[in-house]
Amino acid sequence: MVLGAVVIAGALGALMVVAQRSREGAITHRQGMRLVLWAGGVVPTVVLLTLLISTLPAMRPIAVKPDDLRITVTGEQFWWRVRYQPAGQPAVGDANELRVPVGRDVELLLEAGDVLHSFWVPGLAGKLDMVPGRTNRLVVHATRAGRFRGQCAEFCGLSHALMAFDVVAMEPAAFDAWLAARRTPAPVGGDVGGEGARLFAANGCGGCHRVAGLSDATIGPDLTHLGSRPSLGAGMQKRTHANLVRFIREAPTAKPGARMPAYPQMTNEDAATIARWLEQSK
Ligand code: HEC
Ligand SMILES: [Cu+2]
Repeated sequence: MVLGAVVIAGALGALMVVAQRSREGAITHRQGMRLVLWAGGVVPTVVLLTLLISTLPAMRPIAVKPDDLRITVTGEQFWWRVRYQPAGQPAVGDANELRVPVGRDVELLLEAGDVLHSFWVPGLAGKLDMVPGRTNRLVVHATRAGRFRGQCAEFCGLSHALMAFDVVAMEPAAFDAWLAARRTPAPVGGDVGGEGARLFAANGCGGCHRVAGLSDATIGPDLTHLGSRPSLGAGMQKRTHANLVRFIREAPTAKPGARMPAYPQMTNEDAATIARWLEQSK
């Protein structure tokens, strides 16, 4: 960009010098008109047309093969619903984090559950709107392992700016093993009968959240693997114990507009017990 600016500034400067130095009447009116026609019309048209035609093939959407992995990502106020659909195998649900295998095409089916959102992972792919009632396709192909930050890029309400997520690109073998493990989730913390699970149920958390083996609700993010996510509240903050306790007790204060009720009567100890239990849910 800087180089482009320098080239344009240089060319304009040179033209200015030439224009100032040349005598009046150095070229006839006819010659002048011809110069404008060629330099201002014909040459740019040919150059731009050539560029357009030569880059058109690269703009075609990448074709996916039937056995490529499909992942449905749904934008919700203000979090991300994720559903892995490997060909010929049962689907796997998750939230607020996306994992993809390095070196393979992955087709993302982008949807919206409520209002307009926009899926944007600058390190991985372009930006694409998520529109209620329709499915937009985006094919991504990670070329190296690592974590890529994503962000909702369409204003969707109060906490729009707090609607982020991570894409984790994994080596293909590690990804396959991870997805297979996800298909058989162990009960959270190894127990669904403990005090954390009891408080979770008693406070009605299971009316909105799925925790494998305990509840199956889909209104809020799936919490089965919360303990494996480094961030909390859709990339809003680090998932420290203190942040988690606060989020459980006062989600709408921690995240304005969040569609999760506050629990002002809940004691800090109870919130901490639920938090410790969820933290074990890898
Ligand atoms: C009315 C539905 C509802 C109830 C009840 C509810 N939640 Fe939530 N919860 C949500 C929604 C919606 C979000 C997503 C908020 C956001 O990020 O915008 C959420 C987010 C969360 C998160 C963050 C998830 C993540 O991926 O970072 C945690 C943890 C959580 N809830 C725990 C609880 C616990 C514990 C309870 C019970 C004390 C509870 N929730 C009750 C709807 C609910
Ligand atoms: Cu959004």
